[in-house]
Amino acid sequence: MPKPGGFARLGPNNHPMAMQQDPLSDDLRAAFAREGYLEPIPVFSGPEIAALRERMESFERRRPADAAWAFDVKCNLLFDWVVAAARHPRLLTLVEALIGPDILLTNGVFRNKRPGSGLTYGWHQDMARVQVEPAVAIAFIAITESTPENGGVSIIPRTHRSIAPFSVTTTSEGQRRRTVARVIDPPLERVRDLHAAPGDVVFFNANTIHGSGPNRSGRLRSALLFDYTPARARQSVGTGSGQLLQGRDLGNFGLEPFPGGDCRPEDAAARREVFRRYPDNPLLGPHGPGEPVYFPDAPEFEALQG
Ligand SMILES: O=C(O)CCC(=O)C(=O)O
Repeated sequence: MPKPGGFARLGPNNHPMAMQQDPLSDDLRAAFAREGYLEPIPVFSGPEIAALRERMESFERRRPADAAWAFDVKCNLLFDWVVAAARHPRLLTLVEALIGPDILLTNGVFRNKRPGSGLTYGWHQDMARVQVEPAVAIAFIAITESTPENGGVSIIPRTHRSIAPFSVTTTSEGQRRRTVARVIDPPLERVRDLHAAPGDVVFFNANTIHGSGPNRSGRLRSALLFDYTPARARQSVGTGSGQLLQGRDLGNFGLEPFPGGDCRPEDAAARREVFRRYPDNPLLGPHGPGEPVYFPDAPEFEALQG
């Protein structure tokens, strides 16, 4: 498939750094608007992505029982170094080009597949049940290489303009008791399998149909996904929340606190409070009146959940 707008891989003359002179890159934004995604763009340098991987693995080594819940939904409320990654200057410059200058970080999540892992993510649009307008831009940061062989993400171009018919199912994909929307009849003839190197970022519209298969390699597949939401956006259901990374708060979302370290108990408690106050998170789906919100949490808080 042709690379969208010629932005498949930025060359020396249109490297992300060069875009700092022209953050509102019309070509980049037009390609994203048309295709619903951008081919992998090198953003993090080799040492930068290695340092991010080391922070992740060091936490897993020190607190192996906590990694599964702490690396899940809104992990940006738990780790200051995750927020630092989301604020990476080249990354934010690109995000600004795509969604404008007022930027909320409404989610951060690690998606790791061990060697030989059968974990898959079925075809879906992230905002199928709670729609957000203007749309959220997702940045898939490849911490390791991400390929069809190791369960890398695939997308279906030009599927972001409407919500496709879906079914709601409870799955254990990555998490316990997760209710998710899965597209019933995705146009598989148009699937684009992406090949990302460590440090590359794949941007896609949260409504672009995407998914990923099992890790058939002998190596870890690791990615960190960020949801960047324009502060001017509104949700179709309830009120969302996010950390204001840049620009103005326009009052449409609740403001979330920033973490002060490496998964401190007070930050885990703050994340719990965020979910309690803003249960209609696009990642967790809409909730009926009084319906409990479930999300992976610290063991001392798990017992409190329904
Ligand atoms: O990491 C992946 O392969 C896809 C993850 C994903 O789509 C999700 O968490 O919603």
